[in-house]
Amino acid sequence: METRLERKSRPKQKPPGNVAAAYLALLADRGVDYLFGNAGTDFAPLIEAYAQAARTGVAVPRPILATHENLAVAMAHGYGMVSRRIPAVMVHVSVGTANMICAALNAARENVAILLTAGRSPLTETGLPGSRDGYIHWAQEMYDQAGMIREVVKWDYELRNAEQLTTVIDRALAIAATEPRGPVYLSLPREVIAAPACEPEPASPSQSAVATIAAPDASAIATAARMLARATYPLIVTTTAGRDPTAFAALAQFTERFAMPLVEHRPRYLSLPSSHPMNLGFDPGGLVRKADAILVLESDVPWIPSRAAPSRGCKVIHCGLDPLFTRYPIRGFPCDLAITGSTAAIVSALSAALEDSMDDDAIARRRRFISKEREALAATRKTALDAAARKMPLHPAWVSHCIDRAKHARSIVINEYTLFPEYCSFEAPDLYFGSSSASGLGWGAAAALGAKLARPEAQVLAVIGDGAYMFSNPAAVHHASALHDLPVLFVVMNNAMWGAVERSTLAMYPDGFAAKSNDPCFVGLEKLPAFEKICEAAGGYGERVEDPGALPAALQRGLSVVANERRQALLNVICGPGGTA
Ligand SMILES: Cc1ncc(C[n+]2csc(CCOP(=O)(O)OP(=O)(O)O)c2C)c(N)n1
Ligand SMILES: [Mg+2]
Repeated sequence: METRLERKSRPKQKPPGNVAAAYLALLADRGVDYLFGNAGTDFAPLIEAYAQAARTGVAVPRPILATHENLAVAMAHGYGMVSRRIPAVMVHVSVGTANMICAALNAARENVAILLTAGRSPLTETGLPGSRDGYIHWAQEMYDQAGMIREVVKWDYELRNAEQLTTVIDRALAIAATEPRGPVYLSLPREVIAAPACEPEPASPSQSAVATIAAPDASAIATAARMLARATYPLIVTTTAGRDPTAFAALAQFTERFAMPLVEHRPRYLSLPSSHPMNLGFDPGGLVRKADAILVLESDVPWIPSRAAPSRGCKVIHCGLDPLFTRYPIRGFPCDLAITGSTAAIVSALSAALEDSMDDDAIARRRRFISKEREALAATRKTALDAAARKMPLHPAWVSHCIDRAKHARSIVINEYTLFPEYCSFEAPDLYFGSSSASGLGWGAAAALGAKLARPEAQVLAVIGDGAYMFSNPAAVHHASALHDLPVLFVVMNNAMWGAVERSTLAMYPDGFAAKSNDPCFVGLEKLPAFEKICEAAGGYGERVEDPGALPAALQRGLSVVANERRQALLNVICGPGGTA
């Protein structure tokens, strides 16, 4: 690998600053509004460039300090997820890269575009501005720093000289923004970003266009339409179709027009209003078994094969920007037809084809079936909620219901899987975000801060478990909330355990030793700190809630502190078991 540190022709006049300064100005020009950073000695040229920009007034991304890399990347994830803009993150060389991989994996699996960057130990031992001057500069260097994160990102590179800056950044951003979107990784050696910047100014806007999405194949659409037209029990399963907000409106129309019920399995984005007559909730199980045609739209795991499987004759159509999920090593869901394209385009093409091939009687029969299913679903939920309401310690279903009652109709809820969305009502896109399918814990609290950064006027709630909260680096999260004026309400469903670990053990060994043990290891989390005091210690409001009847008022107090005092708040809600992950 060639590393060119000596540039042949240096600018004649006084240079405008270092490469870091040109880099920051370029990011701002390309629409990168924020740089989330966790610094080290590699940041010196960048910090100098920021100070220079403060003097000269040159536009640069706003620096957002985060005291852990997991926090920096998860905040960027939350920001990108809500705004659909591309944030940048910079961490400290090899060690910072190691710390950010879990959060990067979450973003990658959810197709959130982020420009991830890290410094590199100075390459030279002496002789250049930025050469090694600390003992860490030897040990922190790696043969292949990017190798750690290469499997996670779409592209990686190292900036090797000033001349290439615009090409490298524009390529990084274009690849990150091309669907399916995702993080890219760029390393920035200290001498390279300390070197004088090149002139002239780069062309604005970028000359590197983002690639367009493939259009759905017309003959595949015709085949899919035939399969769906013939079906008595069609079913749509989606997980992230709503990542494109235009898909939300398209699906509302399409499902209603042709009476196609829709299930959101483990949603990360909302794809249909809760009250929509075609919304059949979140559990595909029974419906998958009954269906004679299934349209899978942007769903990596449309059902759990060991729990439910479609019947032999059922036709299964997978659609999406990458309908085979080619980055997943194994995924063997039956697939009669796979169509590449955006949900909006596919649904629009299917609509046109179905207009000519479906008669009103067939649609009316489907509608009757679906409304019965919805009634049954509502009755089941009511029974479960009635039972949950009286429970002490609190039941997650009751907590979810109370959260629904307390929040505004336009609140943003970030769910690191402990909220039961079936007890909440979300009527518009982008009001609910679930944690990544990679499930790297410690995401939700930070993602909520990123969401608040993207939508400062919105009421933002993060719903997380005690385990997820501990994974989130709570001191770092609360510090970031205070430092960056990002007040949100954290609701911690605290069952003092890794409930998911217990559930998985019981599912595998229902009659085993662990099931009979009072205290299986690696499940219980005794002696947890008082979470509400951690929030208080950062200047926030904290409350412990043990009584199911006290939760609604506690939620109101928390939300009012967030709105009226612009302070973060945390409710430590003492829950019993009952999760679903
Ligand atoms: C980084 C990481 N480490 C470990 C896990 C495994 N894991 C999945 S769920 C879970 C427990 C989460 O506990 P909590 O947030 O309290 O929710 P609960 O299961 O109790 O409802 C763990 C440890 C993970 N997903 N991510
Ligand atoms: Mg727990």
